[in-house]
Amino acid sequence: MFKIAIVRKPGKSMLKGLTTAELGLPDYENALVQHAEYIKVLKECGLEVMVLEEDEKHPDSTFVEDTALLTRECAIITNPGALSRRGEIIEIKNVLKEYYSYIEEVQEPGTVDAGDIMMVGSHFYIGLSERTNEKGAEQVVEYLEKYGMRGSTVNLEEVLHLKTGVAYLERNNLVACGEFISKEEFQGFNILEIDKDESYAANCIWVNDTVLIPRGFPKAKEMIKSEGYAVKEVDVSEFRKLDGGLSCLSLRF
Ligand code: CIR
Repeated sequence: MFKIAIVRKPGKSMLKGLTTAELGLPDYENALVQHAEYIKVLKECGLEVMVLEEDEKHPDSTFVEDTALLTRECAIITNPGALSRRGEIIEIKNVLKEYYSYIEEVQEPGTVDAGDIMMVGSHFYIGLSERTNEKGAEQVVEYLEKYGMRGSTVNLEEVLHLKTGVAYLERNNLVACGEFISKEEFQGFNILEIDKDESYAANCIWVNDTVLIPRGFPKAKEMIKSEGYAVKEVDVSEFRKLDGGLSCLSLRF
């Protein structure tokens, strides 16, 4: 069960955030409304939410998930793959000192975005992507092993981050779309397949037995519901314009 979530309000500079989405510029006022709704829903799921102030120097800083991997034993601060995001880790590290006695850090030439890391109990799947390289993944695996956990890598071909296309919902259930449906390493899971036309819904999150999914994906919603989960929809359309989604907007632990 998760107890705490850390989020960061988007700043106006989000309009200059990195993107490949071709969905137009985000509407800042609407992004603030959607972000406030996201916080409300996390609270409804029983989490205490720590809200960090906007950081205008870093346009993508609302996507806090990428800056750290939080495990039961330790926090691992990443070294984000995009240069414009490197500075985001400084404040996150200070914040995490309040919660973690053991903090490790990914070092150059390793790069890691934690959006590439999916937790399944004490095993962590690490996507090798444009943002996460082998050297970074090796360091993460070493740190995990130091604290009695494990990690393994998954090659990505189509999507930005591992969790853009796959989400673990506990009870051996794995939501997956595209390239992940047939990946060898995921065949032991009960795969809940997301149709191509709803692929954005694969970035959903399990929060204490409720599953948060993006608004507007009815087939995905019904499928997850039929597996016995309570499902809550959250509109994150402004963040989608920056390749972001539900998981990227918080660190949950
Ligand atoms: C970026 O390109 O870094 C941001 N615009 C989006 C990050 C999304 N994060 C995630 O999927 N974990």
